[in-house]
Amino acid sequence: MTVYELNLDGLVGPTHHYAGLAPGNTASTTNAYTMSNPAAAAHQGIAKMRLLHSLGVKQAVLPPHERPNLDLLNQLGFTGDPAVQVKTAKKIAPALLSACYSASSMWAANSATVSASCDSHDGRVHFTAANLISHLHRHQEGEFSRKLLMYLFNNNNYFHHHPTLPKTFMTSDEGAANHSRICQNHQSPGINLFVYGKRALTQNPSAPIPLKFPARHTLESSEAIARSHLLNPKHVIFAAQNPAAIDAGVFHNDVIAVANESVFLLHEDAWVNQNTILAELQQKADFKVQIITVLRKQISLAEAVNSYLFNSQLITLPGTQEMILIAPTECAMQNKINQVIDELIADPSNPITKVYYLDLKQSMRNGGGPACLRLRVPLNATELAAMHQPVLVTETLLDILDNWVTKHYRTELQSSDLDDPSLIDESYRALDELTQILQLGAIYPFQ
Ligand code: SUG
Repeated sequence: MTVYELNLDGLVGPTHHYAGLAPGNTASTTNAYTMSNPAAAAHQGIAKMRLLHSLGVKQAVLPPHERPNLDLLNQLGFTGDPAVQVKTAKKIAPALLSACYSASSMWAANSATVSASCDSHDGRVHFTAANLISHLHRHQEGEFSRKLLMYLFNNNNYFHHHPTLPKTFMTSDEGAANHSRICQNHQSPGINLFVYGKRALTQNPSAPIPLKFPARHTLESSEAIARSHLLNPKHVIFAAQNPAAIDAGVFHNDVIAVANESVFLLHEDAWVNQNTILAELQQKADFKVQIITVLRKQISLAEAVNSYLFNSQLITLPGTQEMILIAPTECAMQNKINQVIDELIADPSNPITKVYYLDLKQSMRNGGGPACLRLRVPLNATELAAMHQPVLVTETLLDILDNWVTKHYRTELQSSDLDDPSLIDESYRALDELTQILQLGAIYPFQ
């Protein structure tokens, strides 16, 4: 049966702003406290969905989470009337207020890890929403991501939803941004490659560790997911992120590597013992894996992080053998990166034939490129038909969403505005209307 790769994109929420909440993500720290444009951010994300839809790729939309998260403010000791909560938090702990307002659920690649039914022993699609415990503003996503995914993929015959992993340092999980499925084509069983930043239990004391920035994701979390998703251990690989890459700002593997079907595009400095891992990948795969390694003499780690080349989406054009790259415009503006992309496209030995450059600046300024904004969900035709259909993108839905954004979103927002009580109502009103557009029922706690 045909298997589609559904791209489930996080819709940018109305409170998108820059607050420097993610140390180790250089874009987040560099752009902290600058002015954001939530409306432009959401339109840019919708434009990306529109492009993929127009190319015939299956595309769906994942709604934003409820922000501000007044329950989290309560938990942090800011109680009372919502207007008082936000005013007090702004005075005493503005960073905590930013966390409660963060629109970070837009980066759907961190929302969950998903396994294809043809990779799992029980023939179902498995989901584990990521606990994202490494940051306060992200940890609040875990349970609601799980609830949303259960709503969208609500059929036990086809879908199995696991609880988020225990919310501890040992099982720190950042989701699909650290997972790649390599397969001959979407319908054939794949090799599941999990990339981790640290071992929580069995770290060799003499092994190098990042010195500047934190490693987020543990080996123990990836191992737990591979077990509970019933993946065949013979088709699973675990690789460690290169600590030097983490220190250069590679906070997730999808900042330095991208796979699609049998093609793997990555930087030479992505992992520890990279050649051994790539040899294991080729040996475990019963098909030819086409590995395209970009050398540090072509692009340095810093240039890879600044351009987000490897955070491009690599997509098979439906009905063809061709692949296209959806890259951020930042790549087009840097000669060296441009040159690498031009060479990739000109090289007939790989299936990449075209690049589309997209303006995703609003998200990029917080360290989120094209690949961060989407969760890949491999689904056969029956599974696709069994999911919640109103989130599947059509031109009409995208038009409705663009109008909805224009109606509800501000065009300017900065962290110093977050004590404005009217922003609470604006945000909830927008989300309330969205649940009608996407036929989600009263999914938000405020409803
Ligand atoms: O977790 N940025 C996100 C970016 C996530 C990108 N996702 C992938 N690589 N898949 C993060 O670092 C910044 C929020 C702020 O500073 O306001 C932030 O959370």
